[in-house]
This record gives sequence, C-alpha cells and structure tokens, in this order.
Amino acid sequence: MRGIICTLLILFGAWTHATEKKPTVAEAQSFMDDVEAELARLGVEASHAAWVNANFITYDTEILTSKATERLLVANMDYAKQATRFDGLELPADLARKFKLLKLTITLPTPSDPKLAEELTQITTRMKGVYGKGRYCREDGTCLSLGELSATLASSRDPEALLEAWQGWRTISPEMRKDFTRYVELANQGARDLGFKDLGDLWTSAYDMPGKDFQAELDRLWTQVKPLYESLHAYVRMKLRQHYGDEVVPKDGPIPAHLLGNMWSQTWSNIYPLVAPASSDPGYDLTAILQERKTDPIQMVKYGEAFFTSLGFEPLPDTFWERSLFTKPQDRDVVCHASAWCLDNIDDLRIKMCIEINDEDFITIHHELGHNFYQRAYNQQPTMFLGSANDGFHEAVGDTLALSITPKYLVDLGFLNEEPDPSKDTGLLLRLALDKVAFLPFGLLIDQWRWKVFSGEVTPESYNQAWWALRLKYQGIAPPVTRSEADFDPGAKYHVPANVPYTRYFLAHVLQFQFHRALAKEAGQTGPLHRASIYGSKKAGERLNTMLEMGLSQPWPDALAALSGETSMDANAVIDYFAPLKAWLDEQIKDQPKGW
Ligand code: X8Z
Ligand code: ZN
Repeated sequence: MRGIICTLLILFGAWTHATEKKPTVAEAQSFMDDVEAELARLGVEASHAAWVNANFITYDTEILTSKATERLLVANMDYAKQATRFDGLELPADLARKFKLLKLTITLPTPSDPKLAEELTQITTRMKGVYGKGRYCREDGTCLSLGELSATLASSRDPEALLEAWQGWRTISPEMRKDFTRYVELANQGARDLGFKDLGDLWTSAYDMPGKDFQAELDRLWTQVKPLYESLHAYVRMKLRQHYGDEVVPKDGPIPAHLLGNMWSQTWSNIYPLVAPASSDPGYDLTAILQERKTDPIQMVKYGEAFFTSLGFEPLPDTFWERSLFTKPQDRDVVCHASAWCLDNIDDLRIKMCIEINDEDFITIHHELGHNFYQRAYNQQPTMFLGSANDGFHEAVGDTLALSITPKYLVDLGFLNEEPDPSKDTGLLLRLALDKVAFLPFGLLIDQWRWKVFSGEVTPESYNQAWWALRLKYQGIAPPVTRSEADFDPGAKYHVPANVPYTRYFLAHVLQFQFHRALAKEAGQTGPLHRASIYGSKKAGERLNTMLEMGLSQPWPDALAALSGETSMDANAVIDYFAPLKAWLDEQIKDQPKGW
C-alpha cells in the first residue's frame, strides 16, 4: 500500500511538472498591475486608520488601525509569496525591480497563520500606543510628558533634576518588554516565510546590494567619521567635567547619558552654552529669536514651506493646513513623535507634530516637510516606486535644506541684523557638530542592537545589557544609574516600539552632507560649505527635484548620481565640512585623553 501511494505521488508530481505552463512576461505584468492596484487601495485605507489612531489613541482606534494594517500586510505577504512563481523569468528591468521591491519594502512581515498575523499587528499597535501615552508619574501624583521631561534635559543644569527626567521617562518602557519579545518571534517568522534568515536580514537586504555588503558599507562610513566623533566626545567631556566636576564626569571614561541635553543623548546642541568657545561664539540663539518674535507654530511651518517654494516647488495644498496637527492637544493622547504623511499617495500631505517654539523644532519642521515634498515629487510613479531611493534618502532631504539655515539666510528672513564675522565660525561649526556628528554613532547602534536581537545573538535575558554595551561601544556614554533587566531602555526610544528601522538616519546624516555639497555647487556657492545656502536657488531646486521625482524607480546609486554625480555614499562630505572644527578641537584637547 505504502509503495503504491509513493509511486502515485511520484507519477503525479512528474505529470504536474511536465504540464505546468511556464508563466509569461504578460502574466507577470498583469499580476503586478493587480498587486499595485490592491496594495495602493489597502495602503490608503491603512493610512487613514493610522492617522486617526495617532491623533486619538484610544481602545477603538487601536483596533481599527491594527485591523487595517493587518489587511495590508497580509495581502502584501501573500502577493510576495505568490510572486515566486515568476522566479527565473526574464523580465524587463522595471518589472523585475517591482518584483524585488514587493518583498523588500515590507518592514513588518506577518506570519502565514492568520491568528499570528493578527497577534503581531495588535502587538505593534499596542506598543506604539504605550509609547504615545507614556508619562512619568511622581509619587506625589504629578505626571510629566515626554515633551516636559525633554525640556528639563535640554535646559536644566541641575544633575538631580536631569537624573529624575532621564530616569522618569524610562519608567514607561518595562511594560513593553513582553510584547517586544513576542514581536521579535512573530516578525522573524514572517521574515523566514519570505526566505530571509530573520527580520534584520530582510531590513539589510533593501539597499540594492547583499545585506552583508551593506553592513560592510556602514562599517566603512563609521570608520571614516569615528576620529571626528572621538575628538568631539573628548572636548565635550572636558567641558562637562569643568562644569559638573570630576565626581560626575570621569576624565577618561564614558560621559553620563543625562548630561548631554537630550533624552537619548542623540543630539547635543542643547548644551552648546556649556561648551561654546568663548572667543568665537557667533552670539545668536535661534530659539531666543523665534520666541522674541512671538513666532507661532503655523508661522514656523510657513518658514519651512517658504524655503521649498524658494527653490521652485509648489506651495503646500490647502488641505495640508486644514488636516495637519501642529500642536499638542490638551484633551487627548496623541503620538507626538513628529511625522509626515501622504494619505492618498498624491497630494493629501500632512505633518503631525507637537511643535514647540525652539530651534530644534524649527529644524524638525524642515525635516518633515522634506518628506512631504519628496512624496509629492514622486507621486507620478507607479505604486511600487512610491518611495525614496533608499530609506536614508527620505530622511536626508529636509535636513539638507536645514543645512542652508545659515546666518546669511537668517539675515534674509530679518531674524538677524548682520552676519557674524567669519572669526565666529568655530562656534557655528561646533553647534552644528553637536547635532550632526554626535548623532552618527547613535544612528548606527539602534539597529546594531536590533539586528542582534532578531538574529538571536542577543536574547531577552540580556536585552538591556546588550543595549548599554552598544551605547558604550559606539557613543562612549554610560547610564547615570545602574540599569538591569527589569528595565527595557530600548523601548524608551520611539522607533523601537514603532518598528521603524533606524539605520536610515545614520545614512541620512552622511547623505545630507553630500547633497548639500552638490546643491551648493549647483547654486553657484563658492565659499566654505557651512556658509553656503541654497535658499532661493531655482537651479539647486531643479537638480534636487530630478532626484526626488525618480522615487524608488532606480537603484539608489543612480538617484544619488542624478543629484551629485557620485555613485557611493561618502562620509568625506562630513569630514570636509567639519575639517576646520576638527583641527580646533584637537588643539583644545591636546592634553586630554581621547576615547573611553
Ligand atoms: O524620527 C525622526 C523624525 C521623523 S522621521 C522626527 N528623526 C529621528 C529621531 O527623532 O530619532 C529625525 C532624526 C532622527
Ligand atoms: Zn523623518
């Protein structure tokens, strides 16, 4: 009996193989047309649900968004699996690229079992909600939001107050630990269903090269900028030690994480007053200027829009102003973490931000609008190509414009009466380096941690310890109080519970200097790059638009070439920009230890 079944099966197998028709290019094209139409439809539905949820975090909106997301992700996964029947078929380049992207643009792959797919989307929605609703409540019952705690970290110089804010925010994340652990299992299962080793393998495969090569690229870029970071670190440590004393800041060890002016120690410009070079401080403070002028949130956004229109881009649509969220509502929970949306894949552009009147948010507004103008520029592309060349490009566009917020630009706006003398450039460069250079190791380590978690190299028993090991290795910072596995510090950073890959920001911090260098040249700027502004240059705008409108239709080196003529990412753009500062820093720290 057994033998007969086997023989039959073998025969049947051979028969199906012999008669199965090889799919044609026309069938592949028609399959892809259907996929694009359906994914566009489900994507728009999911976006509307997610918009409402992020603006009103409630029990019901979590259910609605989680269902809509599940429908989109499950369909995407199904299509990606069905698409394997066209494997090996010779396709025109555009179509072949769409088939590749069908898999590679999934950042949250759901398991095949519908129950598990549902569980995964519920978990991610819930984690995001916990973060959005997060507050630190003191024993006396008073509660503080992330915005309030961040304001303390930015402006207080009292180590006790800083410590309370730092520790306080980290009380919101231990409750995510269980969900996060399960999310790792489920999303990994989804990634394996698509043929990847784990979720990190899927994420790193989305850069037009094998994942391993991409990781080597990251190492290369980090090696280029590391000496600059180490000089900045040593200088800041020296200055903080002068301010807080040897008891608080070690001479040659890591910097305590609560002293750097930011909740995650990712950007440090809020402590610029503590480290400013006495003789070359440019002497203006954008936060103070904005506040003195009584700039309101809408006006802040108008300045950002005006920068884009000065380059030749069309103004934002009326619906942008009607539908965006600009300030933190007092009566409900919202996700305050800034984001930019295009709800209909055409022109329903919006930002969602809890704007405060300060320089940080002035820059963030440009960042967000960069997303919106990119989204609009590529809206003629087919669904599969609605995206940036790689995810770092999307993050780099607004930042590129923000690099043009030079003293000259502030004079043009009427914010400053005159430009500071070039002898003050050290101060200008240092202030920018505190954001851009300080960010680099942070931008790198979040996913270094997640990739280890996804691969199983880091297990739940050592989540927090592995996190701080990487914070030490890359950033040279240490927690101000002992941490343990009862904590879940990665969860206190938005992108971890929200499942947003983070390497994009590291790339953006390199790319924006390449973009700036190229566009400044296009705008005919010949002076030093930190004084170059592309404001008002239609030529630079055209060049930028050439890249933006390509969307995701070409491999990213081609998009980069369209803007800059270069075909690889190059951190020398960062090194060149900050070269005068590096020399100055090294002079300041010549008797100081470097490293930690
Ligand atoms: O998340 C963001 C943007 C939205 S894409 C506000 N950024 C990263 C962060 O806040 O951690 C911008 C820079 C890094
Ligand atoms: Zn962004």
